[in-house]
Amino acid sequence: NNKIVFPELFFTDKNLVGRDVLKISRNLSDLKGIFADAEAFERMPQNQLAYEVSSFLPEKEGTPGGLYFGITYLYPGKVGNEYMMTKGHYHANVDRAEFYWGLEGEGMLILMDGQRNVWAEHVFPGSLHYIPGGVAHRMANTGSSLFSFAACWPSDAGHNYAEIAENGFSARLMEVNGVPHLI
Ligand code: S6P
Ligand code: ZN
Repeated sequence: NNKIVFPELFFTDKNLVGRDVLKISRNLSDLKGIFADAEAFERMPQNQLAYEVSSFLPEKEGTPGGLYFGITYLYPGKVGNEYMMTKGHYHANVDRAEFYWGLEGEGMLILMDGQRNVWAEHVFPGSLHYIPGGVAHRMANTGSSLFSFAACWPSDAGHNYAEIAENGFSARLMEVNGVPHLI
């Protein structure tokens, strides 16, 4: 497949030479409960690949002042009329910020602040997105091809998935008359 390649790890710091890129993948079964149409979800093959994340984590998790880098490959598709999306999270250290930028394909970055206000930004190759501290973030693939984006976040950010798993986002990105709408 022709998806965008992870950057070559090129360091003069000997402590970093030879470190591996961590790869994780999420199937539909890992996304149970996040889509509005539970029946449509159950009809889909649960082992279908939803997204993959390749990360370079040069510091120990929790190190203050360090940075992490990752690329997410989010496959196209819909569950009912809702676009395929990442689980989404706040950071465990809630005030930690993050950059996202678009690499290939297109999608929407769905954001929610601590008062549960939701908004979205169009992500496309070359677009840059700043996610301030305290803002939950989730990506949706609104196209018909692979959507890849890069991220850079602090090594002491951590992930709080529980809050989103329990309460979700207060708006969803649905296809209405062929175009994405936040509902
Ligand atoms: C990490 C960063 C991304 C996501 C990835 C998958 O802070 O935001 O690397 O981990 O896009 O999304 P999620 O919500 O399943 O972690
Ligand atoms: Zn994050």
